[in-house]
Amino acid sequence: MIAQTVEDFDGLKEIGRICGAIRDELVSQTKAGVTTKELDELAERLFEEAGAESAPKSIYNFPGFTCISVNEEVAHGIPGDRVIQEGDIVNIDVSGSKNGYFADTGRSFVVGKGHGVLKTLCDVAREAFEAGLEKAWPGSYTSALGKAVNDTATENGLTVIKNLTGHGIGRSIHEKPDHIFNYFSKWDDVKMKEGMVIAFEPFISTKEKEVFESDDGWTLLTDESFVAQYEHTIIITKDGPVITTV
Ligand code: M3C
Ligand code: CO
Ligand code: CO
Repeated sequence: MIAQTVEDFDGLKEIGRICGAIRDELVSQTKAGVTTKELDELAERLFEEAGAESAPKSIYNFPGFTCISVNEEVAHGIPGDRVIQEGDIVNIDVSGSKNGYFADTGRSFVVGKGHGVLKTLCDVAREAFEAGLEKAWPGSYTSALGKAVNDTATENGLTVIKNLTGHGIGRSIHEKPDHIFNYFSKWDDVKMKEGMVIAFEPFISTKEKEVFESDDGWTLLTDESFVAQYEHTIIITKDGPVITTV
């Protein structure tokens, strides 16, 4: 969507803060021994208390309130009996709506002490996000964000996932522009406008360049690598990018 009114900005910021707070609470409750279902039940309660709805559930009838993905699961992980272990790389992705406005945010982190290659991978996903954010101004192209992501990955000896992308958002979860790639692509390249709302979500990998779908019809998997994502919802303004999912 293109945010134009004070009501648009306030509505986007309200659901952004709600999703950001749910993300932070789930991340802080992610400890060895907890199941992904327990974390999702916490999200269900928090959505309800905030008077908000889970977007995966309301829009796609996803079997969970949040997407929680562990190790070989990259995204769209279904909350269930899986028990989190020390050293797991976990992705928590929270998206929701309130009063017709949407937000989407996620992050990957390592459970427990967090050092070594998986911790670096998570740090680089965040760095890639920050490098792209610098290009998130009216008049820039979405391909500039992709280039920043790919450059950051390459500089760190890592790869990007080519078949997962960021996207427009606002009045629904996935809107135009349909793709914000993790690399420079002139295909479906869009010049960003004042008020444009995007979910920017670099996916960085230790090795692979593509994910594939599991037999459950939802979970996106990796084979021989690990992947980290870092996502926020952003409004493009004349004064620079505004992150709603703080
Ligand atoms: N929030 C998710 C979509 C959840 S709907 C099942 C997203 O948009 O960030 C992702 N898109 C692709 C992978 S994760
Ligand atoms: Co998301
Ligand atoms: Co998204």
